[in-house]
Amino acid sequence: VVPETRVLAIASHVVYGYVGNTMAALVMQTLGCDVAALNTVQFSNHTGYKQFKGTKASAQEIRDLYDGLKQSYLTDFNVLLTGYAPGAEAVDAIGSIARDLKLKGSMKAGSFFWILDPVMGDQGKLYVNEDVVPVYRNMLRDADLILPNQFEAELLSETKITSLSTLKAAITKLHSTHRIPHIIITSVHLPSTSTEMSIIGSTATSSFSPRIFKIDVPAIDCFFSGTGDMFAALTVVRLREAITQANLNNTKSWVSPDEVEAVDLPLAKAAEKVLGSMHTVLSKTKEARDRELEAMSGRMEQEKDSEKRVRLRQTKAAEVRVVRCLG
Ligand code: PLP
Ligand code: PXL
Repeated sequence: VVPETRVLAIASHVVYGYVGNTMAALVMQTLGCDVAALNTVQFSNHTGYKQFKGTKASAQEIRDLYDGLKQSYLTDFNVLLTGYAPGAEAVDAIGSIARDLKLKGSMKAGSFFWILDPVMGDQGKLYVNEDVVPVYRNMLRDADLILPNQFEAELLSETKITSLSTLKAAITKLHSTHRIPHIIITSVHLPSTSTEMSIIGSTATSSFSPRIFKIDVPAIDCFFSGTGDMFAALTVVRLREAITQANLNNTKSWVSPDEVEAVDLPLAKAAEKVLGSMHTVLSKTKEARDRELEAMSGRMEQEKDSEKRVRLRQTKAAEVRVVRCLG
């Protein structure tokens, strides 16, 4: 029971590897969505390598591409997925596109959904300009679902997350201040748990009170690139399925009725499925990387500076083997 899904995906493109739209478009297309990819940057490779080359699209170029779609009546999207954009003006341009699509979608009530991944940084470090943060804060009111990581959730809510209670405070503030219906914090590491990480989600009630669920997954001892993008892309598909199922069962709106318990939320059901797929793909990636590292250590003496060795040594984050996991 999967409805037709046409997605506008606004994020980065890399020539080699799988992050941003290069990851998200592949995942969504594999699962049957039509994807229109609007690329905010074109880089040779992700920025976790020691170096990269490429260009950033200006805010005007991003607006032009969207205007081109409009002129040709090619904006009949059900879903907008937005990720990495390099600067405040580009992020602002994405906000305008979202509002324009939402206005159009509101004519057919509830038929348009914006999933906003507010890409700003990770583990206490910003990788965009500081002036991007307030621009994202001002955009939140138009988003249907946001997917910050722990650090991004702290920036948006202006709340330091150190425990379950501060985490709840941050989510409560995001729902009530910005009227965001759905939130998933995609990776939470609390001091009390080192071998597990948590994904915390919430769908607000009609009075914008939180309804929080928590899913623990084993932490995999490896850095990956593109995991946030894979998470977002899988969520587009699984949430649309879960909402369709819930609507068949009774209600007509994508905001769940107040009597639905947190664990029974479509958002929670979608997140469970997403994490199952993530675990499979990331475990296979880790196994493949370990095999490569082991094979190399055997040849250590003969090939001190082999290309592969340099590459593995200079890359902090492993490329996710998403293609090997298809089928
Ligand atoms: N790492 C793992 C193992 C995950 O399962 C997920 C998301 O579920 C992430 C990372 C996502 O992290 P981020 O959004 O910070 O990229
Ligand atoms: O998924 C994060 C991401 C997106 N886009 C580019 C990146 C990265 C992470 O390194 O380099 C260009």
